[in-house]
Amino acid sequence: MTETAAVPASPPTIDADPFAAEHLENPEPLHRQLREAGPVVRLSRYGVHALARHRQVHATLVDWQSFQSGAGVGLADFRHEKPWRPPSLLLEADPPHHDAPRRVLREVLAPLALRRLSEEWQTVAEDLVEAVLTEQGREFDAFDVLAKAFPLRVFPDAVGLGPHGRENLLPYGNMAFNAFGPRNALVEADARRVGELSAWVNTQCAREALSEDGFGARIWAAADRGDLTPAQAPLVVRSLLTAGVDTTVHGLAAALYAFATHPEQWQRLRARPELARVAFDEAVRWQSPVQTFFRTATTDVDMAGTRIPEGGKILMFLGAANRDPVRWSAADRFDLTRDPSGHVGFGMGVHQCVGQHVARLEAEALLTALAHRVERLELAGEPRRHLNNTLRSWASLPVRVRPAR
Ligand code: OVM
Repeated sequence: MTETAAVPASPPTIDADPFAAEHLENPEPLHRQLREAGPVVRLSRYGVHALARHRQVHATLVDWQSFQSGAGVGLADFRHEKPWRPPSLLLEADPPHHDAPRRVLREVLAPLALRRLSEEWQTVAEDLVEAVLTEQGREFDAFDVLAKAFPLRVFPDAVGLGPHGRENLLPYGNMAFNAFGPRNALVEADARRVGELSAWVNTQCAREALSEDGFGARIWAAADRGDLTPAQAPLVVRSLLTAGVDTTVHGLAAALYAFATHPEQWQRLRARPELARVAFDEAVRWQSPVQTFFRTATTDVDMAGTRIPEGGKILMFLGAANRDPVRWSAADRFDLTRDPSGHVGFGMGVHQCVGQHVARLEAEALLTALAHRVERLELAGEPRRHLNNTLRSWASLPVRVRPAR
């Protein structure tokens, strides 16, 4: 008998378009199909390989040597296509270029650096919840008045943005997250605002546009110390403005949706508000606000019996991995008693979300304030999704509450 190494065979092929409205609206059926089809599948529509199981998504995220980000983490291959904006120094870069920007931003957004914000954000959250209950009564759109309102109240100030044009932040992020997908109708719809929104964002990244005590100023201080070049600093600020708003808005919406549809979990949080952080991570696992990212193979890579060719794009379904029944028991259940650590909703490895402590602090402030003031939380109508090529996002989340006495 001769032992033969597994010969790479062609993987199962699926012709569904994961960026079609039907799948963006309700991704779980396609995710199940992809996970069950095999560890690696071929998406004929886009000529890419795709991963939907936790094991392969995780393995790909942590292997930056074989799976680069520098060719873009969307469908577009930056080696052959001109990116829609200068590439991000964090997201769309690999070591060693990635190292200095990453180190600077990690320090600016480290838990210790956020401590001074914690009390203030708690107060803002308490005031916001109080104002919503007073002004809106018992029924309101929790997406508008909480999930959108809270990050927009605290994050731009923390960065040090000026007062004007903040309404551009969400549309800019929406555009950036659409741009990771194919050039479909969602990207077309953004096209007429690219110039205007990019110009506004780029202007805000200048040292002069930023207050002296925010994240932005700290990034510029790193340039003064020589930890970044003066040309890098504005692009690092741009990463905050691109990745820091829509993600937390839709992540908070995911958490509110989870609680509005799981009353027993709301009672659990009410009884133990210190669960707010783990609840947010569980909501990130359960909904995966960032659904997908791509990598590009730096060399021929054999994965679970499939050869991924050098230069090939690989689509990682973070949302599918986060509900892989092999990794998670009762994966579809939103459950505060589980340990959600190991989810890939913030990614994994050298690119794992550098802003995750900021997101958790925002979530902790808002959920804790709500847990103290709201006895019952339920849906008051059909939630509506907003479609985006990458973000699992929301248009409205009508809720009914009963305030605590
Ligand atoms: C960036 C960035 C980082 C993470 C996500 C993202 C648009 C962007 O560095 O600009 O999504």
